[in-house]
Amino acid sequence: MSTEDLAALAAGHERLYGSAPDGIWTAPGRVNLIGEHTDYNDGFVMPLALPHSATATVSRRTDGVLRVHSREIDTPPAVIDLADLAPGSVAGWAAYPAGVVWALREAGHAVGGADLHVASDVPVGAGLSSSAALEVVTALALSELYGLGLGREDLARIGQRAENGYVGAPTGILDQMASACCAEGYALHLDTRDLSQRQIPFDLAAEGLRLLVVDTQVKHAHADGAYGRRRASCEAGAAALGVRALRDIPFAELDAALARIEDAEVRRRVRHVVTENHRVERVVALLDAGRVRDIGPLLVEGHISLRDDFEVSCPELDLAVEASASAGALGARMTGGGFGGSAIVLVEEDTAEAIGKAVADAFAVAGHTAPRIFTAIPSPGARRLPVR
Ligand code: GAF
Repeated sequence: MSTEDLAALAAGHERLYGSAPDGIWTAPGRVNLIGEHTDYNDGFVMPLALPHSATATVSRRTDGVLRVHSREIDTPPAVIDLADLAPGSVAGWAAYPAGVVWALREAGHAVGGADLHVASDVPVGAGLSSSAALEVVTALALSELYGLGLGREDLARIGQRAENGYVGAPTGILDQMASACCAEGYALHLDTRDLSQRQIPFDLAAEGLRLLVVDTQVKHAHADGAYGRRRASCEAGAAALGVRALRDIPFAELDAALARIEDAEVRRRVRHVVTENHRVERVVALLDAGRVRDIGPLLVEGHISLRDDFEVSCPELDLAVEASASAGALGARMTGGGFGGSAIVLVEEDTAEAIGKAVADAFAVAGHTAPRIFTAIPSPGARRLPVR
């Protein structure tokens, strides 16, 4: 956000709430390079933060009231009495910041009221973690304002608790960890079992490459049943195999494991998770070896696995992948939870425009809504911004 935009946001806060904010915080959305639907299986993921972020001006209140306002929606602030804060008590976008306050209090933190004025340019329902950005920016601001001293992983866990326990979406911790922990110029290699992590340099411009995001504009949601059913199938697979989580099935033992699962659908779900964890490891090895271009085929392999084994793609995502591959992309896959949302496309810098156009043309021919296409630039994670 530019200095002028920040000043305008702070001025908006003062107009809404009658005094200047105590501070401004921001938290990004993300794309996930590889490692999809692995996080709730204790597996590996590899997100990078986007420049698109939720930015909030925030002040403390002493009366146990939370007020939240969205610059984009611009209806009067939602006013929430924290004494009445229970899952389901707040609907719409305000459930995310309210859920974070609920989760903080559930975890025993002494958080009173606050006024929030939020601006977000993370596309909503596009699989780019607009909700995690809102959760993490709220958790970070309140941690600092109330002196809670929460670390990055704590912020992510609070955001996930808000999403699971308050909003009611049974998601893993990928999105919140990405928003809290990613770093500018890096992809984050994360083990979701113990949250151990490594920042992997991901400077595509220096390689003459680009990562495009194709937002299909097909909206998705995780509070509906399909995401939860995938998770339940994975848990059924782990139970059938007698392991704590599918992460505990080594790739070398996949065939033997599959032979022990009776249900064909569960077998497919397990195959996706085990092969996807293996793909993350192969991508990491290639990036460590400086062979960025060579990750392309693994992205496509991941997409096919998500499409056929995990069944979370949709015609628009498949078309984005197929059209970009036909136009010469190095690789492409859906990113995020699926059922709509966005694809990522790895391209040579000098082909980016032509490949973007080929995807847009293919969408037009198929009669789909025009996609929004932009470049993913690995950006910083959540942080406080200076107020000038
Ligand atoms: C969504 C969820 F929120 C994440 O936790 C993760 O499971 C992802 O889908 C799929 O990898 O973004």
